[in-house]
Amino acid sequence: LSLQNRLRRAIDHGELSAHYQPQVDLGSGEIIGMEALVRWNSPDLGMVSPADFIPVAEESGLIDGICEFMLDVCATQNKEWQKQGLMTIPVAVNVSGRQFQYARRLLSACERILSVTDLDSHWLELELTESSAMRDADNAIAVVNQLKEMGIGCSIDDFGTGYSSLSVLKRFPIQKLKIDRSFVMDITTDPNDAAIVDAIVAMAKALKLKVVAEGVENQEHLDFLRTLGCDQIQGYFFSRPLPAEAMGQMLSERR
Ligand code: G
Ligand code: G
Ligand code: MN
Ligand code: NA
Repeated sequence: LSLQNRLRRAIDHGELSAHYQPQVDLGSGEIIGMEALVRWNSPDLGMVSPADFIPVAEESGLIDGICEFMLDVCATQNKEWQKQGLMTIPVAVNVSGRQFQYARRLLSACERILSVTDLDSHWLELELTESSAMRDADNAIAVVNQLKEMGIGCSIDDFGTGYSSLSVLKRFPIQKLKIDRSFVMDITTDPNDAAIVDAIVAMAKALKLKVVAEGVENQEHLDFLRTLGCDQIQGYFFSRPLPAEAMGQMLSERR
């Protein structure tokens, strides 16, 4: 069986789930958001990394179903946490460039899921990679605007790995830049990485965007990012991506 056929079956057989990785504000120390990451536990292959199956899903068109599954699960879960009286924070779902290219389906899925779950739209966010955003920027800007009208905010993910024109970036009505973890990894030892992160933080501030550093793995990373004026962090140092139950537990402890 090909990976594609296995994946097709996985969606129908409930082998996919969402894990949640918290994002922390460096000023307050509070959890201010979470990123949802798809997980596939295959009965014959075991855990399959999204790095391996997302490209297959994009090529085959299965990505639309996976995204709709994630939106559905995340919105339902967030609403459920709210009903339990837990701290309420937005959940961000990753979307791929292809979904922005043919955005009607994405927009109607968002609308349907918000309506079905009765989740207020500002608790749902989307992450679009820098390279996808810049590939057809005019279209992506139009889609981000439509999402914004629905109350759904967008972040630019993996920032620094694509080729942003600053004049184009400033036209995106986004709230947040997420600095790719490849720059954070060696930030304390590689002066070039430190300079790049410094420049991204300064640029984000100039554009009045929040900036999140990804892949923060230790106290040294955190301290260094703080001195550069970075707003928020995400990474193993604070928490790995967690299954829903563990994320709910973390939210309940912070209520
Ligand atoms: O969680 P992990 O490090 O294994 O994710 C690997 C890659 O897969 C990351 O680039 C991440 O953005 C991507 N990814 C994880 N979950 C999703 C998802 O639900 N949709 C899309 N399009 N990409 C995802
Ligand atoms: O491309 P995107 O930023 O959406 O992917 C996030 C990916 O990074 C996920 O696969 C997630 O599991 C992974 N990740 C999250 N925190 C860390 C970290 O601190 N270190 C490393 N190496 N990977 C991380
Ligand atoms: Mn992401
Ligand atoms: Na990223």
